[in-house]
Amino acid sequence: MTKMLITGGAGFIGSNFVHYTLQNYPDYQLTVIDKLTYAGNPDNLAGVLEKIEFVTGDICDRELVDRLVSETDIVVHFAAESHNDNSLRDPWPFVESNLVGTASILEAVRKHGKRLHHISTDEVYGDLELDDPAKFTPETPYNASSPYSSTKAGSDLLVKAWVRSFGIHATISNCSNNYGPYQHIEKFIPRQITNILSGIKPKLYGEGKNVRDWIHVDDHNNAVHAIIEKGRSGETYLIGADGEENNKYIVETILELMGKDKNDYEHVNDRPGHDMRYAIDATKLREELGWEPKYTNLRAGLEATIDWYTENRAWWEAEKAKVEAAYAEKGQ
Ligand code: NAD
Ligand code: TDX
Repeated sequence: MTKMLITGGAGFIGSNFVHYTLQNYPDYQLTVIDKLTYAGNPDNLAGVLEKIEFVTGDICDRELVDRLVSETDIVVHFAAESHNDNSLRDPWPFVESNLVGTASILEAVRKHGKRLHHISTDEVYGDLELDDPAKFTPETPYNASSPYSSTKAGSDLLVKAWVRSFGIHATISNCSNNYGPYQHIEKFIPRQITNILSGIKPKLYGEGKNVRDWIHVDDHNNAVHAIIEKGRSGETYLIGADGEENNKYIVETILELMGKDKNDYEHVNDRPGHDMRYAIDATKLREELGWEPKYTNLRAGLEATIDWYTENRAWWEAEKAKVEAAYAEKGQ
């Protein structure tokens, strides 16, 4: 058995990673550390909690992290504050969890000589123009826009520095926008689905021309497994599934799939500093590691996601009013 420590395993992508790993990689023995912030929910691990070790704790707690890392073979580091809009309201938790938390993991990995895979985002590269044929590659210079993306960029640079200066065994992946089950309802797609289910009109920032490169969370996670198995130490791999669409298209498609008039949404205040377009060139991942996405039909993926939120009202309903009240304060 290989021991794997998963940080942030009660969040959206981390909990899907736990489920995916238990189903597809029975040789891993899993430990999760999660602070259970507003975004972490043990219900995301319902049915599998008895198969893993779950530790409620903060990755900034260096003593705890040191012990957990000393007991594992590999660390897969998902834990972070993850929402751009929150980082514009209060950047401090982003600086603490994303920068200090990552440094705490790195020091323990260095001390105990363990393998690390660091999960990051395409937002570290800033944004592209709508008419630019270019996509992000591992050579694109870092140019982050928000407190969220700049702390993620900083966390990547910490990992790169620990690789170069101390020779730790680490890989990094930068993935595009994920969708799927267990995503917090503050995020774009689940917010609109749960708005419609609650009788609230979907909310589009600005004109809705901004483009995101959507990938199903299981495709992100099977790419992470490919990197853990076959990735070269010290390397960065970009993860994306050629899913570029603008936000207006996504809102209209959700409305249509839910049997509503596709124009029945509201334009609300734009996000300050709103990145225009993200697009991933995943050639390195595809050619070097032989990875291919499985969910290539975004419409079908959205339909399945709508079904999940429709069937799991109890999972999100109690949070809905609070999330919408925070947005309403900003006219969003
Ligand atoms: P999420 O907000 O749903 O989950 C984050 C989890 O980390 C939560 O369970 C939270 O409790 C935990 N956490 C936060 N701070 C912590 C701390 N100090 N100590 C321990 N646990 C802590 O986020 P997500 O969307 O699942 O994102 C996971 C990772 O993937 C992040 O690193 C994010 O930057 C990255 N990422 C996300 C996307 C996306 O589209 N959501 C895309 C690319 C990369
Ligand atoms: O109500 C909304 N209306 C709207 O038009 C919300 C919540 C968002 N938007 C827009 C903003 C973005 O252009 O939709 C797009 C997606 O927004 P988010 O879901 O907040 O994602 P984004 O800011 O693109 O960042 C996401 O992808 C990269 C994740 O939250 C990050 O964790 C990841 O790093």
